[in-house]
Amino acid sequence: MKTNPSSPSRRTFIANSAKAGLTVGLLGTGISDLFGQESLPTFSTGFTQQPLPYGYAALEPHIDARTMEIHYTKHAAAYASNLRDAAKEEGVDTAQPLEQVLASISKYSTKMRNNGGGHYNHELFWSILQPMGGTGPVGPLLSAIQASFGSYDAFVAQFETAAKTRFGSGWAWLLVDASGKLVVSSTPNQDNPLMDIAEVKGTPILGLDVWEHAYYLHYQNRRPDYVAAFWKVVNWNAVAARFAAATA
Ligand code: MN3
Repeated sequence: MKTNPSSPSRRTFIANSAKAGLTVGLLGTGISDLFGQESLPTFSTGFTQQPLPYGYAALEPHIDARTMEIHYTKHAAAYASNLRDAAKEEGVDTAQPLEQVLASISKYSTKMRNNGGGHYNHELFWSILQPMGGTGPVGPLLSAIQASFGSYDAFVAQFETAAKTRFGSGWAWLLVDASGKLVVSSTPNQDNPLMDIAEVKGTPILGLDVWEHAYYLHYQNRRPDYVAAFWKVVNWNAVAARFAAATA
């Protein structure tokens, strides 16, 4: 489905993102600079929860409205709120990109690690989902997936295994490592590949929340069904924009 450029939700999202000092490329269109050239979008996360770029019911039936509402307004909102508390307690400048704090998270408290990761991970998660997604990657991102994993199907299998076998709560990731290669990993709790304590480090471009709060109301214990449904709502344009920014 093409996103309507004049839809209120998109306008509001972009306006709010601009207010927060973010440059987002959710549509993968890039931002024209003063000279009329296309420059790559950059991704920078602040310390405040951004508006959800679609309604709670938008991802039905794959992710149900009640789960989305509780997930966004309770779980994710709490991470953002607790992150700001931690920043205050630890004298952290909230004008800096959150990514900078995550890169040296070993120097901060467990509260900062859990809530800084929790806030970052959810902001990324909302941004790579969309109704009627799942058309699959194209262009340079597809080529890179094929180069790194052999095929798109092989990537999907590896990612699903990471998501399904993460014991307890955590995330599955597709990330760009330091050499520019695409890699699949998973992290426990609210850790992520940006953190200096991560086993596999890099820039995440796609993430899947496999905490039970992300799926239990609709799927109960059937995490594999939730993981399979995820592909139906992936915003591959958003993933491609993050890939382009990470490899620029
Ligand atoms: Mn969650």
